Amino acid sequence: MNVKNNIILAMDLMDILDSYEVVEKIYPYIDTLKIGYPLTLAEGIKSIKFFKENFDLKIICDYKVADIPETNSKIADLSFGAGADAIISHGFIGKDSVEACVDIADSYGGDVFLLTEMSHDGAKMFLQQVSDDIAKMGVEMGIKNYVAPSNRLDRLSEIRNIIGKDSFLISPGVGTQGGNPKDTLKYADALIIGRYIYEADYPEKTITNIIDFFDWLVFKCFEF
Ligand code: NUP
Repeated sequence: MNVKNNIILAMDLMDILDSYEVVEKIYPYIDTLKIGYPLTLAEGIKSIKFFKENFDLKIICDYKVADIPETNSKIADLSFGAGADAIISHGFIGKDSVEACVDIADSYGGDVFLLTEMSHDGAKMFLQQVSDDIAKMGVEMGIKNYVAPSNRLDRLSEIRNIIGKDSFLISPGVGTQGGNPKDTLKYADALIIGRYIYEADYPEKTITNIIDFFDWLVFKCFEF
């Protein structure tokens, strides 16, 4: 997946028109939107179609799918059927349940992102201990797209090592959760940013500041 300006907007506002307003402001700078349970449960799965019809955006459904294979197939089918381009599946559920998402994604020409480790503190209790194994399982299954946290760079870097440089890694936790765009992009292909942008007084200014900073970095790299 190509992500414009390496930024995926996580839209967790729970009102479709509020969401529309933010997306409209920053639409020149993004081409990929992630929606999850907050917006979908508040406004319905038609939210996917709403954004597809009003903007030319790729939609990643962050439903952290984590059920038995038969139920995962239904969730994936509903998501892709509604217009999703990709779905995020938990990895701890094991190969058969992830495979169910992959099979449905393949039938639609869509993608599955495998969630390896999460960015919140509680992830250290259980998930962190198995996240390397989850990433290894993904590699064995031939999965090309992964999610890992930006606010734990040692873990992000380790997961990048496991999945290899050709896999596509997206990373949440930037901004409000403490992750830093510049450091994150040493290991990840794209940043997932939510509140830092959609709660900003001037979302377009916030996103252009981040992008200008990337340009400055590229400029500096050429300079030295
Ligand atoms: O480990 C994860 N951490 C995380 O924050 C996996 C996720 N999918 N997310 C999601 O990324 C979270 O549900 C939210 O949609 C987004 C981060 O939002 P924010 O902290 O930038 O507002």
